[in-house]
Amino acid sequence: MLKIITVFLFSLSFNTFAKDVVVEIYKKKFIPAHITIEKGDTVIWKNIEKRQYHNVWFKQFDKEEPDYFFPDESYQRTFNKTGEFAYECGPHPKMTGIVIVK
Ligand SMILES: [Cu+2]
Repeated sequence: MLKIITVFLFSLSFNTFAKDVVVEIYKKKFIPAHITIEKGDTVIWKNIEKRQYHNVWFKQFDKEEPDYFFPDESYQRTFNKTGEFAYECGPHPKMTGIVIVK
């Protein structure tokens, strides 16, 4: 029992500073397109279009284009390294964004 509590407390403290940051996708735009987060944070892209699918393609990480996601679906990625990470939407290359991890 003590072991379980210890593991629980450890995981709680480990996650204290990591947060989720939401980027909405609407009218073929990432909103906001530029975000700054901290190491360990997770970005969740939510498609709030009426009918348009998209994806979030970090070409420096993913050789292959990720799957599309549709209205009311989302996509997420956790950033464990600092840096500036540009991305775009595969089917709509004019849709671009950047995640700055500090
Ligand atoms: Cu798109």
